[in-house]
Amino acid sequence: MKYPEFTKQHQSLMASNLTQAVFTQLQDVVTTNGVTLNDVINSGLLNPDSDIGVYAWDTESYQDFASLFNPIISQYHEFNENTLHTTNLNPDNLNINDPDPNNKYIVSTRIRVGRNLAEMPLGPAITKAQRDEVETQTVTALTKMTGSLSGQYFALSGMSDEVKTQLINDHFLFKAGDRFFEAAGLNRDWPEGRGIYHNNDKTFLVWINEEDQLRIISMQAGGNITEVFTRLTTALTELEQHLNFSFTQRLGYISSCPTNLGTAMRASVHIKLPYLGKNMPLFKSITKTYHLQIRGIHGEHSAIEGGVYDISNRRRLGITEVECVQDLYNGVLALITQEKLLE
Ligand code: ADP
Ligand code: CIR
Repeated sequence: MKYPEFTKQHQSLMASNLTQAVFTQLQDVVTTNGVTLNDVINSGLLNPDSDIGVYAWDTESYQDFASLFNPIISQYHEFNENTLHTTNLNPDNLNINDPDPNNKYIVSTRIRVGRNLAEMPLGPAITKAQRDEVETQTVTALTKMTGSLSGQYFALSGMSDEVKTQLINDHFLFKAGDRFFEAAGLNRDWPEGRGIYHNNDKTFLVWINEEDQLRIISMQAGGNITEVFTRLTTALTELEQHLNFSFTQRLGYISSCPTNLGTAMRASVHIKLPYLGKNMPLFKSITKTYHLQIRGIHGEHSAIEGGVYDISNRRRLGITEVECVQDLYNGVLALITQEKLLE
């Protein structure tokens, strides 16, 4: 393998951190699952517009390619490498009121975490048999969920196009064909082994074998962040009795994209901010101060529509789950305050 020919379009954290010296050190490294440097950087090479540009193919990737992954992790999460990651899923520790008591701005709230099974390679390196085994084990665990969390599993392969499109348009289901995933091997054998579990109200959902083996989601209309967080933590406690998730002291919950390490938590609101939307420098200065990310309303890499934005916490590692949610709340309050001044 030769040092990659980066162009001016390659602006990812991978491109800026893969120096000739790092390349020389890592070019012959192979993990126990056979993963190479070319594998982990392929998505960023083929997609010059990547922000991050790397995927871990197995937990060992983080260790074996540490001189590439570590600076990317520190820069994305503002993470000090000497910090030990800690967990706090106690809703009583949130310092939150209703940020939008008149339901004027917040359309809906969603909090998700990513999880992968400890004994499996991550999605990019998983075999078809292992992926099917993840699906079986997860569905078995989910059928034990109780009360309002109990629901049904729908395999993607058995789903009509009509149902699929409706679930995607309603923000419940993931889309097919992501080109970043494609280059990371995450779309192999699609749609086999993939699917969605949800309760009757679609307030508790689990995606199986998308970017991570599990995406555990709590969501509902309106801005009651505490209720959404509490539902998620209850579900996590139940699921952890049946499934063994991949976790390390330094990196927290292990995910294939380094942006999801640690809590693996993205807490978001869909929020109407039409006036701030006309002043993007001001909007972005607030999101930067409060460690937030702006996405379109059909998820990552989608467009903004009708003055509604997806606003979420950006950091996930080196801070607790409670702090992730607190980041969202503090930032959303600041955004609403500024929007009112502009009205
Ligand atoms: P992820 O959250 O898993 O990183 P995406 O950004 O692709 O992935 O979003 C997944 C889906 O969740 C998309 O359909 C998106 O519109 C939906 N979504 C995200 N946040 C919210 C929210 N607060 N309310 C409703 N839907 C949401
Ligand atoms: C990228 O590198 O841009 C894609 N692989 C997605 C990275 C995670 N998303 C994000 O932080 N916006």
